[in-house]
Amino acid sequence: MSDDSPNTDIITLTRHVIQEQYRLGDAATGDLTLLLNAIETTSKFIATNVRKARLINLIGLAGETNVQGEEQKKLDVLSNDIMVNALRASGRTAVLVSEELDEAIIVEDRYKGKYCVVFDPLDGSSNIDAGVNIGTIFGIYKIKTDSKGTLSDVLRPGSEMVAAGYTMYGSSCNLVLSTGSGVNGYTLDTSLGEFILTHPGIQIPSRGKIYSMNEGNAMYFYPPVTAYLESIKFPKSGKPYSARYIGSMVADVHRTLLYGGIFGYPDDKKSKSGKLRILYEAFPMSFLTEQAGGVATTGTQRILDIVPQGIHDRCPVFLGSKDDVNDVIRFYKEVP
Ligand code: AHM
Ligand code: MG
Repeated sequence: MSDDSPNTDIITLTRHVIQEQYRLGDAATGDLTLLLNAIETTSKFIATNVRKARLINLIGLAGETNVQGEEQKKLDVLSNDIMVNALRASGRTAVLVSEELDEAIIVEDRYKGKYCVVFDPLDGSSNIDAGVNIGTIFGIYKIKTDSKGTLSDVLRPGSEMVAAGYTMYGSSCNLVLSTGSGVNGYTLDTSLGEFILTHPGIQIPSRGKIYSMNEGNAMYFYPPVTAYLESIKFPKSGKPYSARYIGSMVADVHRTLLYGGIFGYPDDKKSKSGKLRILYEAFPMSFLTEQAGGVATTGTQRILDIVPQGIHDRCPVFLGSKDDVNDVIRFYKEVP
């Protein structure tokens, strides 16, 4: 066969997840595989709607306000409905937490399974109307032994998640996933309708050259953040870092995972706990970052050690290359 023959042994997301489960000796029930399959399907469905949003009049406001007082976009509402319906119907979930819903959903007995999914159905939605990358973020917990599924099954440290990931709707649709043994990236082949393994074993470089923060908030930043930013923009030796900020966490984290560097959304004088939500933004992205060999901190604490008190709680976030994030931690220790 000539070299340009098509690959006849492609690794789809489902095939890869099944392989992983066998490798981890957890293939007995296949429940996690089925749940991930449901999430994969929602990603394809949301991707389709994102692509045709302009054509089918989904762009614009839905005329409602969500729990954070933000205007919900039509696509946010639609993506939330897609996820809730699919996750409930999978028969594998017990508790669902969505950025778009004030309260957690406790799945009724006839559909109840043993996993809890926390998710932001469409993150970065301020970018929708400009056609900039947006994404879905998700984290998965297994309910505690003997629990029927309550809030206490999700108000747990991120280190107890069994899987986390995101799907980015951009120039290509990429699903990045960790089930606790490394990070893999899959790209949607639209002709096949399948996510294909394209980025196996993602590892963040130990140091990067890019920083990603909304410096429009600089006048509110606390001294350690200001001092850290000075150190990378006016280095004593070498080149200054490049700035890249999309304002879409999925896209900014995706670039950070692949290229290295640091992504940050600190707390400041205006946003006392930062902006990003612990359960369905900070935890899944920190889980992926650590699984890819990086570090994720609030500046003073490992993010995955936080025990959230409420499902929509927020925390400061710095994540990315080990050496870069450790620099930030050092500034927090040294700068009063
Ligand atoms: P959203 O969940 O309402 O979309 O907000 C989360 C987004 C993140 O994707 C992004 O990192 C951040 O908000 C950007 O915030 P800002 O516009 O303040 O820089
Ligand atoms: Mg969001």
